[in-house]
Amino acid sequence: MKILFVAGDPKPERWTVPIRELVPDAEVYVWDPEGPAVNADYAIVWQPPEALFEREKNLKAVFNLGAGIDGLLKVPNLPKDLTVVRLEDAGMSAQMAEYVLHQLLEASREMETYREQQRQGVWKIHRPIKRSEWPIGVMGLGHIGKRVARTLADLDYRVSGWARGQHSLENVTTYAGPDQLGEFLNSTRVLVNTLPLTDATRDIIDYDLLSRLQPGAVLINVGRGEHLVENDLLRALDEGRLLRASLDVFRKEPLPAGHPFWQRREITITPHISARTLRDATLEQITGKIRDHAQGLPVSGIVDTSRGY
Ligand code: OXD
Repeated sequence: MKILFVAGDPKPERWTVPIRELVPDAEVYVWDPEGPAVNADYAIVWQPPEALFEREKNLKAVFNLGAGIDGLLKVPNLPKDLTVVRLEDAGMSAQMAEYVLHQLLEASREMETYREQQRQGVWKIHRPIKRSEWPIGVMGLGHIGKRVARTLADLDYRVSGWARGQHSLENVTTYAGPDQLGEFLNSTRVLVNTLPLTDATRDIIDYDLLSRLQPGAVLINVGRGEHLVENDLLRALDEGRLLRASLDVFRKEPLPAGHPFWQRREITITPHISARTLRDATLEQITGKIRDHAQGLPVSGIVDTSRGY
């Protein structure tokens, strides 16, 4: 069996050495933009070039090195009938839940105020948090969204969730589809975006949506930068409709120098680190699936490419 690694990592051996250990009978190749076809059976990819599908005509499946497959679906010559498998969790949902909790606490527990007090040597206690004042709404109820919602609900926050289809989650009020989006937004103060990026969700976080959140709203975006209309976010902040935003993903990454977001006190910027791909867990999962697929066994995480996730 031949496995081709196509992920633009400057040190691909960090991946290929363990792949060889995990699948000893495989020949493992690193993508060479100038090289010949290797006739790979499987490709492990992150935002691969078009040339991959021009050259490699024997692929039985591609395995995406992340949960979001928008970067792969963007490749115009991705064969329609090729099996695409995305990463399922592999340590990401716990990281995401941690990140969202941290950003939530920054707002709900007034952490910046206490940091400022420390700088000034001030000992002053503010009133305790009332959880009822911080209702949370999680957009997207995939693996990650569910973990985030469950984590916050376990801490007794009021949590609701919204997704395209119906979901049921203990202690989380769920809403489905465009018809129930308004009700979901009205019940939300802290909006957490974990949606996949599809044509239906691109630009979904616009001025209109932000205006429908409860007063003093907070946005935590761990989905994709293209979900957010950037100027609409600035307008909502300027008008005081939004208190703060924590952004881990951007339309253009790295976020360009001089971008207005850098200067805004109310925006917390992190460089797409809310959930890192953990190499060991990722490779264990992907190589396990490659072995199963090669033996004709079913694998989970196959993407419906027409739906986009
Ligand atoms: C992912 C990501 O989709 O890291 O997994 O953005």
